[in-house]
Amino acid sequence: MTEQPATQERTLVLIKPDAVARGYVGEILARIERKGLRLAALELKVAPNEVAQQHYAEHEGRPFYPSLLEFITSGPLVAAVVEGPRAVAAFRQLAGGTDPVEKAIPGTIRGDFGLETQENLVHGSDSVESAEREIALWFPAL
Ligand code: RTP
Ligand code: MG
Repeated sequence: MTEQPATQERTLVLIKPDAVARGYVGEILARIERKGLRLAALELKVAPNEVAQQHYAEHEGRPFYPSLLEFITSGPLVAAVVEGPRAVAAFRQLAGGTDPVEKAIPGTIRGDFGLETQENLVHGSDSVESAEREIALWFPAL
């Protein structure tokens, strides 16, 4: 039997303020493109507070939430819609685990460039449902 081609998905990627400040935008976009994923939308901006709050609403009440909001709004970030077969999981694979030292392995974006759990360079949606919600939040015109 022939395998069916994987369904096309879209995922929301953020290149977080730490990665923009450190000059990793080109490196991270290159890894996304080399994987075979496509950029469907791309924007450099400082995240408005309301967008940051809604984006990380699932973490409201956690001890790191106030600091996370401060960090994610602290400077320009790059928001992108990335698409391709299994794009959600494919980008999470490129990113590596949340903690760049304990979880992300070398060869991943966080494993190669990160040291801190908060300043971990990138965000990628964790499911197709999250991606739909996050794309509507960051790119309402799409
Ligand atoms: P993201 O949502 O940014 O793609 O990251 P993730 O799924 O790998 O991790 P998640 O659990 O959703 O956490 C969101 C972001 O919050 C910061 N964080 N800090 N200090 C801490 O213990 C802690 N835990 C999480 C990180 O920036 C993480 O990416
Ligand atoms: Mg997450």
